[in-house]
Amino acid sequence: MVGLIVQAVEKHPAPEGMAYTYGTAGFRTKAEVLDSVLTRVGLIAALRSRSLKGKWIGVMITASHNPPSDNGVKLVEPMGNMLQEDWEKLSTTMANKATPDDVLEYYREIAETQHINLDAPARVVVARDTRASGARLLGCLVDGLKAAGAEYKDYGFLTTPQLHYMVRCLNTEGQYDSYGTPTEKGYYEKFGAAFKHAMKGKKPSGGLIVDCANGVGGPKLNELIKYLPTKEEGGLDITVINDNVIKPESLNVDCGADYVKTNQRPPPSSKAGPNDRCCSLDGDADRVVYYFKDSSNTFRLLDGDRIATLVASFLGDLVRQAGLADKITIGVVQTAYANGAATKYVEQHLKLNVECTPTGVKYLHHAAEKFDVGVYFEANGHGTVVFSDSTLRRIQKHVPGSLGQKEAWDVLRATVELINQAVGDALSDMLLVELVLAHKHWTVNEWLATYDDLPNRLLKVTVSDRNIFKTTDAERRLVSPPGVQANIDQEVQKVRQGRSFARASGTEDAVRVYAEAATRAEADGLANKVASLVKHAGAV
Ligand code: G16
Repeated sequence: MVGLIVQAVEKHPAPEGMAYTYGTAGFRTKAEVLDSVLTRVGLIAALRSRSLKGKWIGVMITASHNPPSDNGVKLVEPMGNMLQEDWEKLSTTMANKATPDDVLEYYREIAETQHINLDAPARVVVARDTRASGARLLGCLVDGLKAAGAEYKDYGFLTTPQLHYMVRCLNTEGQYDSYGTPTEKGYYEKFGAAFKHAMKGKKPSGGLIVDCANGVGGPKLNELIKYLPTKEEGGLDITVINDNVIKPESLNVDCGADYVKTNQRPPPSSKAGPNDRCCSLDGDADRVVYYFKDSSNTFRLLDGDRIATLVASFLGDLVRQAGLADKITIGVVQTAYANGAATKYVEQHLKLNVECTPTGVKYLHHAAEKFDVGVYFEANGHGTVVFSDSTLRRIQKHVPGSLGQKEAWDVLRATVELINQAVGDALSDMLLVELVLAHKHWTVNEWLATYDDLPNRLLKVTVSDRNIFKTTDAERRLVSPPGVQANIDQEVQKVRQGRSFARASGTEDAVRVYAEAATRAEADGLANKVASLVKHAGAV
């Protein structure tokens, strides 16, 4: 093994002058400087699996919403969760080890400090999105896995949530908590059947146009459709657009969830008419946002906040109607990007608890696990619902007291099956939204009418070193550079219902600025002011 590790690291030397960090969603940067990182991640994945006595660990090669020239890699824990935080730190240190000797020494150090038996089995599943650099990076990863003596399964192209699903299925196979069959067919069958069951003959109103960001979600959605009730059977009428994976350079370009959310407009390629229901996935299909043009041709966004409120209200209704209201509490988890109006709606109208966490699925997921039913969504469309084990048992054991309660209980159980609890999944979330709209007999207009969003603006500011921007209070306040937060506060005071914050992105080399206010002009003005404060502070 020693010789093999040295050989693998020699084959993929680290470029000079690079500093890698396991960020919001793993390592993510220009694909051309990632070879050495992938090989080292192979070693880390093998160690992580060995530390868990040979449980399957996932490795996904993707840069999700980033441009086609970027790529990235993230590790997945046995139940499909994001990598544990102390292993993120180990991964960062390993990625920055330059020479074969340094890598080998650190490999042994991890084994020693984490009490890992290096003869224990190591099992790793890998998949990738459709980026052109994916095949080369897979080769670098496999060199690391082989050198560490790991057994690995390569699933080829998958969406990120499909990889999370495979990991959870493999680790629960044949057990009481078996999650499903660890194949692509198993994934489609599970979610297709749950959707059909939960719909209970309800008819969706109108069709759905799905923009797949020219990413892996396109072919996977086309496959999933084969497992859903057909249009003739009263199923969904789905039109797939931007599913060109033959041209990887078109990935996320003028399309996809991030484009729509950031620019607050549909992809230019969309031919949707007024009131047509549309949604956009991102490059690896782990987020989704809905939108439409209203009768006066105004663009209307139904983002992650809207999905959270829609789903939380639906689950609340089901729990009540099934006779479980006094036994199950629902909570909502958001980030600072949540629109102030959405937070108010959840607290005052739905009367549910809201928690705010820093950006990053791992933080939201963790916070959501504290509730019986935790609905978590980032405004950018990343999210899912998690049910605690005791809640799942309570739901299963429930004895409905009437026919009405039984009907709601049936739908609740099928809805639990439809939700990918391992991680936010654009395809499963999309089916969930369609399910709720069909049950409520709502069009996008009724959904939009639940509350009025405060006008908001999201900007990206390029600075010389984004790492000097440090935050506190779930990223809502800057503690560094000194003085900037006080200036932001002053600008916020000048507008009605103003709120703004700045934070360094964990996936792109930029600082993100968010602002909201009572009117579009005030929100835009505030965002521009704060962006120039950031630009100025970042130029130092
Ligand atoms: C990733 C993370 C998300 C985060 C997004 C943007 O999403 O998984 O939790 O919201 O990056 O993060 P940041 O603002 O730090 O760049 P994705 O879809 O790109 O994997």
